[in-house]
Amino acid sequence: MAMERTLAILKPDCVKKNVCGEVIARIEKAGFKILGMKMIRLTKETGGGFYAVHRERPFFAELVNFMTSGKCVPIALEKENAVADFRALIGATDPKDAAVGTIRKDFASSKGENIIHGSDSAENGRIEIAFFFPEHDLL
Ligand code: 3AN
Repeated sequence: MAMERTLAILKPDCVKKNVCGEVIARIEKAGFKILGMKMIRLTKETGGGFYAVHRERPFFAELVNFMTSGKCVPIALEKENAVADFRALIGATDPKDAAVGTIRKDFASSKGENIIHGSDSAENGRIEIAFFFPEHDLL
């Protein structure tokens, strides 16, 4: 299987609930290598830019409001088959539909406030990681 990178973001609800450490421990235990990590506050501009693909969706304003409501923690991850394995680890977008034992099932409260982001393809993983991290920070 190919080595891949994927971007995680511990969302503002994760930071507010004080569970970043528990979530990061699960990510590490699942075999992901942390290449880069930082705590930041997204603005309407940077948050809107990151989620630009969802600009036409009815929940876009709500999503940007939430993602700018507090600090978040982007994490660049590497592992074989990272994208699919990470999405399996975090579970379905809506915690009601997430499988038992997944991060969203255990920590998330709703489809909007769902604790964590994961890239949906290897190509988007590269684009999303580059949005937050210069390559030299990841080497
Ligand atoms: P995922 O993050 O699981 O790939 P997407 O790509 O469908 O899910 O949605 C992007 C983000 O938009 C999600 N992480 C979620 O927080 C938010 N979102 C999706 N659907 C809704 C909704 N119906 N209401 C509010 N927020 C939503």
